[in-house]
Amino acid sequence: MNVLNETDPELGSLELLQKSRLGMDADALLSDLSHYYTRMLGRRTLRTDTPFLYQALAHAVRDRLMERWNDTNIVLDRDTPRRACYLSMEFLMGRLLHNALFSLGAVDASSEALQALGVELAQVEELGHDAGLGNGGLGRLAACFLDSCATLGLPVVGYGLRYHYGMFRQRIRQGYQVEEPDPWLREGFPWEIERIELARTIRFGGRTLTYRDRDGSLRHDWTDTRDVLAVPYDVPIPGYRNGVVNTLRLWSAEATDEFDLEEFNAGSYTEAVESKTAAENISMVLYPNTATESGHELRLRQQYFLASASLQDVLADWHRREGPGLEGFAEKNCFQLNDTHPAVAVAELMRLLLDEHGQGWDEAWAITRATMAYTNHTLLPEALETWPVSMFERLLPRLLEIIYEINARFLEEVSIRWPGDNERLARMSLIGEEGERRVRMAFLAIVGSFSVNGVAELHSRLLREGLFRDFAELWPEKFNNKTNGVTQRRWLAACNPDLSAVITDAIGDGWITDLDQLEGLREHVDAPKFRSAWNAAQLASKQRLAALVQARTEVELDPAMLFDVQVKRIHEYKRQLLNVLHAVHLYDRIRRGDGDDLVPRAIIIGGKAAPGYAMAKAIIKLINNVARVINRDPATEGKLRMVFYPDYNVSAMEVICTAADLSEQISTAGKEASGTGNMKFMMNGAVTIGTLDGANVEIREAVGAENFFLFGHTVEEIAEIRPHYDPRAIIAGDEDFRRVVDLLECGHFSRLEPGVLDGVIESFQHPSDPWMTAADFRGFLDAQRKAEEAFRDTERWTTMSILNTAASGRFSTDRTMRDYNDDIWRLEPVRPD
Ligand code: 26Q
Repeated sequence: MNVLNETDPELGSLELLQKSRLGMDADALLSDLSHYYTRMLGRRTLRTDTPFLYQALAHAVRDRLMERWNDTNIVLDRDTPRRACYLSMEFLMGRLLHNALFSLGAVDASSEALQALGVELAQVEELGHDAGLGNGGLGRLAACFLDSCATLGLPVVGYGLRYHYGMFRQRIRQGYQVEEPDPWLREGFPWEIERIELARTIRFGGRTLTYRDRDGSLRHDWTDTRDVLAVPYDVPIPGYRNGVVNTLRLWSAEATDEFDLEEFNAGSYTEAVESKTAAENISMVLYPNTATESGHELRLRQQYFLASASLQDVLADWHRREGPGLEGFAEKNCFQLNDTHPAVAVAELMRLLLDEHGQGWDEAWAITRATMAYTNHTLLPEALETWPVSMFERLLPRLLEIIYEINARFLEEVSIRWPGDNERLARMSLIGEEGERRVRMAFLAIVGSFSVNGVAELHSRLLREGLFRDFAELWPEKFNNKTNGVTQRRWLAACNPDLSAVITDAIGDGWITDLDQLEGLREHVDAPKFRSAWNAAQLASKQRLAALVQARTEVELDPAMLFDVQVKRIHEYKRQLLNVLHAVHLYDRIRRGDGDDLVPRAIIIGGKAAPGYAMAKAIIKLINNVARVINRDPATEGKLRMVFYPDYNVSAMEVICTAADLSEQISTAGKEASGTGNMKFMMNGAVTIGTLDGANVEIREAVGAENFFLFGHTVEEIAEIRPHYDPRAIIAGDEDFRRVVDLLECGHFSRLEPGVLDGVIESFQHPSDPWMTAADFRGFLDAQRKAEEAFRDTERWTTMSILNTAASGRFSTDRTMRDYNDDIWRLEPVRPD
């Protein structure tokens, strides 16, 4: 099945091959860099308009990572500790060069090396592409997890897909979003190594045969399949200055030789080529996160491809070390499912254990349930993944059989606990019977795992009380919370060197690996020198963002303005629309001569809409139109600016999160599972204006109500109002709101494009508006007024800003990973020799 022989004729230890460590000083780096530049890349002249300097430096740095990577793997091989696999369809890594240098402690040395060539490190870093293998929060969370695990020395392997095209690039043309492909691999990706010797075969289609073997046991064969090869590419994940380098293994789809040959022999060369293309399509493109894009067969193929390749990889590795048996496998392995996207792994592990490792059902089920753990990231019922039974049957017939069997045994258990409760059986079945029969992936994940977690306290409570209530009643002990975090290495230390220096001057640099130490800033909150250094760092960040905004949008921002920022995926529940209504209100106040006491403000909005999500795209158009009118009106000069930041991504956030004064976290209560941008802003000293949603609740608790601008209805209030929600009455009863709606409806923001904004303008006025934007309009305006008052009082704002950073320690993924490890993974940290 494998490309190379499974018997693994290892020749012995690597020690023979190892030389002493490569130097970390500027000279050593410069000499390796020029080696790669001239001898590997074959370039003679120095330039910064080509990617070669970046590639040469990346290779020099990679060599240093490789030494530590090998050392880590030698220890893992020798000690075979328990390990966890993080299965995720998304890893939104962003740029890797700076992170590698930072982890190795080689930022200064490489700056110096490049300066000898007359080049700035930042210039070279700009040449690297974002690895955009994710949509947003869920994908970036996976990347932060990997960073924290490596830094904590936890043996965690990331398993994902090596998409040829990552998240699309967003261009704005006439106010509309235009998507362009992201060929991030085109100039080569120097951080991966192909491991062709570990390729696995993945099967699709065909049919199943059932027979009795010689012992009379029932056996299953899955035959006549169309096979695809899964080839792994490994990416090093360095820990922070600890010698650990973990692995992110990304699978790429290739046609198998057998497959091609079969068609070729049948005499159809072109069909052989077509089927090669079909095979390689599997890892071609990242799917956007939208209901309208779901249900595509290719997406299910991707999910199974990831699950099967990763599980086969773990099992093969197990057998390589431990021989043919599986005793002890569950004690040494754990699979964390990042949402339901890889949940087919539950059924696939069963298949592998039953059909390929000769286990009985009970043994196999015990292993599966002892190794799988599931994280949920959404409360939106429409986002819960289901797949048509018919599609499963066509694509993965053997897996459907197994799912049916899991379901039969599970429903038996339910009916013993609640005899005669047929409604409950229908509610809990892994197969939904409303309309077309569908496999409910979240239920498969819950039934097949020993742990189910949400990503913030509120979210986990709502899962237990709502979406997964029946399951929480059956298995209360399975359900737990793991509040999200972000890695402070990328999201404070590396991206905000000015503020980091101010912090480190005050409390030392221990916070880089122990973020709770930021509490120590409280002691300095009244020290004038510290405060002015804090403000100087914030101002520098705002200048940097202003320059970037000017370069990207030609809008000029005054760094003295209140930077009011909302960046995240565009979605109705996140309510960018509410932000726009406030912008229009401020504009209206200026126009009616009531703007003289306004604090000058720059409203910055950024984010991508899923290509098939028409309303989200209309919101982008609205933002751009409103921004254009505001910025062109002489009356707003020095008072109000509004920009839509195009192509918002990880690298953009590294600048943006350092420069925000006000962080907009304004989702409808009960809709945002956690949010993680909120944490990045807080860590960098922004103050939040937000609803009681997701992790905002915990952010407010941590920083204190007086340092957070709260508004909006709670989850319970929203539920109460909904049945008699009447947005038109709310608008009619609120003079400010009425004026805003009048301005929108009279076509003021769509002068030459009549009607283009009608859909969005109507959406929030409809009684069935699920996001209840109008209900929170007045509360939002009031909270914005309070924020403005606080900002006007510079001293007060400085205190709030410092206290936000000081209270952000809990929102480090180091804490999140400790929580996962204490309650779910139970891994021992490794220390390379
Ligand atoms: C589903 C079906 C078909 C195609 C794509 C998808 C799909 C892909 C990605 C559905 C959802 C996603 C991503 C979801 C996501 O990013 N959720 C966010 O996760 C964060 C980390 O836990 C939370 O902080 C956010 O609140 C949550 O919205």
